[in-house]
Amino acid sequence: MVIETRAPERLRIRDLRDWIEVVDRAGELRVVEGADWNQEIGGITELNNRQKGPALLFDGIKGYPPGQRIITGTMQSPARLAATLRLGTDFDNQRLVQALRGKPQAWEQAAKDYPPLYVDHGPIFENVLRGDEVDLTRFPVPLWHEKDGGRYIGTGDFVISRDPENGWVNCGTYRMMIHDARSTSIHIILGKHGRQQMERTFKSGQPFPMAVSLGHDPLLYLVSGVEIPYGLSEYNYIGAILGEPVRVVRGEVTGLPIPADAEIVLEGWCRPGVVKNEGPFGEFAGYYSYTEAPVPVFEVERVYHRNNPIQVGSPPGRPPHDYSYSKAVMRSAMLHDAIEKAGVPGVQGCWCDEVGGSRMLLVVAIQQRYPGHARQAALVASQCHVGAYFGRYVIVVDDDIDPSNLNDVMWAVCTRSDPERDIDIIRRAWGSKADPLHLTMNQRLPFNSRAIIDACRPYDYLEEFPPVAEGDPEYLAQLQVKWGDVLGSTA
Ligand SMILES: Cc1cc2nc3c(=O)[nH]c(=O)nc-3n(C[C@H](O)[C@H](O)[C@H](O)COP(=O)(O)O)c2cc1C
Ligand SMILES: [Mn+2]
Repeated sequence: MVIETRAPERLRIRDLRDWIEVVDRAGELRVVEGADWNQEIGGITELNNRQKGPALLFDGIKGYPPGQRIITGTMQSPARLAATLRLGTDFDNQRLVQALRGKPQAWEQAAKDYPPLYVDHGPIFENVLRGDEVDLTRFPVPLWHEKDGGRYIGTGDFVISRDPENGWVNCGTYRMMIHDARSTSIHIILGKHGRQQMERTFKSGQPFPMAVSLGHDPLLYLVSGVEIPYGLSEYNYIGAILGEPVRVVRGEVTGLPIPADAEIVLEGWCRPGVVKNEGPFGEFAGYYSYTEAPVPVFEVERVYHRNNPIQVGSPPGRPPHDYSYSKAVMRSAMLHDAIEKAGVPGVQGCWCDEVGGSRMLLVVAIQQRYPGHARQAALVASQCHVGAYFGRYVIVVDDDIDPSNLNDVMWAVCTRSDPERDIDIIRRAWGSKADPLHLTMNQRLPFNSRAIIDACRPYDYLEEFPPVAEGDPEYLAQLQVKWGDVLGSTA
């Protein structure tokens, strides 16, 4: 199956450098010279993301040779996210969400036709460091937030691993802190695909091979950071988005597929029982939730990099942060498809708002069709793959509410839900140690609860429910024109 979304010619993006050119042409890039790796890059990134600024390309980083670059804020605008998805750059949020309807399902179906394409050479082999040459301190690595336990080299990364039984290649975004010149931490949460592969490999006493790209076309990182189905390689999924396979080369020591056009890749092993403390780290929910704790060590045996490599940095923190917008859009599209796939009709829109790190607040707008419809949509949303981990609140609203407008959503909650009747609790769901409340729950493993808020007009009283006190939209539009000098023009 060939997907219709082949990129228009001007969006032919093979690597991060092409991507930078495209967003620069769209006026969505700034170069920042002379920032310090020690908190400045993180702080500037935080302020920039808060004001929804452009992507920032840090060069001339203090203490490092010019040309060693880090890019942040890659997908924090509709235009940059749309460019990454090869849709174009002329997009606002509404248009982007609209354009993505049904896409995750189509990509998933087409994925089997786009396995990665092995090639012999690629720019990633411009420099190969082996043995004593391996030295992670050559690369500028930010201390992103003041209270981080170390310098995190892996934020917007792409961690490649293999299933020990069937060879399925998984690619996930998992954070990595530098321990020393040749090793980092690798922090993968229980249940995530990379962790499942790692645990099963360790169980048979084997070391776990890993390759990690630290700089790449942001599309790779966009996909590795969201919930692609278990058993399906993110490489295939990315190929389906592109309409062509991702080019990969074989890693020298693990044989793992490495993006041929990546900027920097580390390759090596984790070994059973070899752990070291990492953290804390400013997290996506907006807190330093984890305390320092032991996690597996990644021993780096090879470093591959292009000349003057560019890292993709993507620090979380109090939202909005470096990836809250892109994940909100992607998760919303995936949630919409998942609810429909489970057989729930009438879904008009979904939104996984940035305030909840795009996980803790899910809003579903439906056109109610039968009694129980709203609860059905809510329960599915709360437990499908994209919604299950670290959720908290699911709100279902009628289709006159824009799910991405928090004011409208909370108005519906205030006026259409009766707490006693319309809030249900699910207990012992898939929680997270990154939950700032985890500490207060006094439990051995991270379970959490969910509240489902049915903020739809009660289905059995639809007829009698009081009408909304606002003008007829057509009449208001006429007034807007007639009284434009008072109200201002919206044209
Ligand atoms: C910048 C960023 C950092 C992340 N850090 C971690 C992490 O340290 N550990 C983790 O398990 N998930 C982390 N995630 C979430 C996972 O990438 C996400 O759940 C993804 O679905 C994991 O891939 P998998 O489903 O193949 O396991 C992070 C996501 C992003 C975007
Ligand atoms: Mn996966």
